[in-house]
Amino acid sequence: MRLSTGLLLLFPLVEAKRVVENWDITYVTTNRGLDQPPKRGIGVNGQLPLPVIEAEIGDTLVLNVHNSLDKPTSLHAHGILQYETNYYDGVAMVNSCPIAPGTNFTYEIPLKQSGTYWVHGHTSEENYEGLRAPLVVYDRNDPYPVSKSYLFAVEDWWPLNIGDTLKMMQTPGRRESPFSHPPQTLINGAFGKLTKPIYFEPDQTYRIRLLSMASLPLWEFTMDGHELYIIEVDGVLTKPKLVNVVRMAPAQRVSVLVKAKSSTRVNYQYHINVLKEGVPFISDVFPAQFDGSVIYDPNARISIANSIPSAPLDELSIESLEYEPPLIPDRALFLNLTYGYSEEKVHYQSINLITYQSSLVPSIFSALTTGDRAINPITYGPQTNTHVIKHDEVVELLLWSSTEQSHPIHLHGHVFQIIETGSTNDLTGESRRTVPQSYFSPLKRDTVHIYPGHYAVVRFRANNPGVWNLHCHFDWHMGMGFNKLFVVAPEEMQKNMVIPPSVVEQCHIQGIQTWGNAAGHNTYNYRGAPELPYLTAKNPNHSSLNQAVNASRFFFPY
Ligand SMILES: *[C@@H]1O[C@H](CO)[C@@H](O)[C@H](O)[C@H]1NC(C)=O
Ligand SMILES: *[C@@H]1O[C@H](CO)[C@@H](O)[C@H](O)[C@H]1NC(C)=O
Ligand SMILES: *[C@@H]1O[C@H](CO)[C@@H](O)[C@H](O)[C@H]1NC(C)=O
Ligand SMILES: *[C@@H]1O[C@H](CO)[C@@H](O)[C@H](O)[C@H]1NC(C)=O
Ligand SMILES: [Cu+2]
Repeated sequence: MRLSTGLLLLFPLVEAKRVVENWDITYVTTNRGLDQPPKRGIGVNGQLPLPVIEAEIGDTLVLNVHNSLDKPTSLHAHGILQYETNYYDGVAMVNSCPIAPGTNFTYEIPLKQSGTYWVHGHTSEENYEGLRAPLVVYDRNDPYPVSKSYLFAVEDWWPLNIGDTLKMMQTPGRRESPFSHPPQTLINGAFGKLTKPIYFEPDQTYRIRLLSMASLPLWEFTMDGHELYIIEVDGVLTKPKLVNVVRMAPAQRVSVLVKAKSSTRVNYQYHINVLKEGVPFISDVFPAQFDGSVIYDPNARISIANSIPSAPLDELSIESLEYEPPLIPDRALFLNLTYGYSEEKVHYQSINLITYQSSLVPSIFSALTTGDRAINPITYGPQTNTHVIKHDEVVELLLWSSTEQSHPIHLHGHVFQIIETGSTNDLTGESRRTVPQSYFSPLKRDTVHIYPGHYAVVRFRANNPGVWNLHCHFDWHMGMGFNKLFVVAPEEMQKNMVIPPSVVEQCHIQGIQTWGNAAGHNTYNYRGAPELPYLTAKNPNHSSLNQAVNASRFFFPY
């Protein structure tokens, strides 16, 4: 007894540490080992893929960045709530200025959550170019202890870069689509077909972490002959939920527990299936099936399944582990997820036909420096589609996609409860499903996938003062303006938030003003802020666009 107490004192069990990553962000020209020509991507220290970051709850993630690109960059730790560190959330011109070319910047991010996350570029869709790394935060006191965990991080790699893709999408009356240059799939940074085996010992329990770093396709994970118990969704622990397939949309994460068999006589397969559902159909590359082995004994025979299950994730049947019944909303917002066309016939993405454009002053500085005007949404410019939310207000979002497009919708700084889903043209109520109201503890997550012609109702408590994005995680939808802001409790921000000098310094280097409204004025006048194009939902040139559809095997107008 005495001895162990002494040891405890000498070697405290919980020791918060600094997990330091030195990232020189560089261009890397590579084909990623795929059967396609090399292109210029963005990696770190001359390498792609990026390393997996591993840390423990209580640690501080220190990202020392040097920007070796010839353009600005920034990093976002996806799913990390950044409570009290809004200025490290990494969205350029929202939470901070981007990191200027040739300069250094350090993010110091306290890790207060365990689970599966990722760090990715959040300036000019650099995520799409490869700037993305898994982030796994362990918990020594995890309620679901396991002997070992495996991670499957899935990416897509496109032959075009984001600039060319956006140019193609936004040419007036365009006739070409990036889908004529389809992507290929990478699993843990390597060509999907090179899927590595995983090793099971009898009767052990394993945790399989699934992370989608993809820009477009949905995919599914299954394992023959084994039961999968979901225990984590987007960093939030859930009650164990038995499933035989897990479907993933871009930016989502799920962990499953798998109990190994008692016998080592048979080996099995796991499958990562990239789907054609829920996104534009590109016949040459989707669907794609990648098989890997689950090895109990290298000499044992392998069992081959006759069929592989496929199903959407039934989010309304999964409960979060920590009990929280459906929140009662204080306000509800209708967000029509739709595209539109400008008078010049340029195709934009929007929420309620407002296409996002950055302000001249990072929105966090507008919140901090405009006094009472900070509670008026116009301070952030009409082109940021800002809602100002009170501290602890419960916000309900109706995420509505009545078009043929799908959108993985991500909220920064919060997780939302999934309350209801259904089809947008449902007159009978048949498709409409909602959580049991009274005792159910709804699933909470940070990214929800809205299928074409579908909607979801989500609710969150705005308990995190700061400026937070809500955006589509298809990179080029974001690049075409699918983004909006929530400014939570600006008066609390003004009282409590202290911006590190290094954040201000980056703005000074680039001549970006750190006070005033969206246009840099100390009044309600926002003249000079980027102008909002007037959008109509009507397609101005139907016949030529239809021809483009028929010409290149994709659904217009993704
Ligand atoms: C900036 O980062 C580079 C590369 O990581 C490092 O060599 C250099 O010392 C840093 N410069 C400063 C001023 O910290
Ligand atoms: C509209 O379509 C017509 C016929 O397909 C085409 O000739 C014309 O260039 C298109 N206009 C624009 C602005 O793209
Ligand atoms: C939402 O947008 C779609 C597509 O632009 C439009 O057809 C629909 O009328 C809008 N719905 C509402 C309720 O405004
Ligand atoms: C495109 O294909 C559809 C369905 O196959 C057809 O109805 C339509 O006429 C075609 N459009 C053009 C412009 O060829
Ligand atoms: Cu989208």
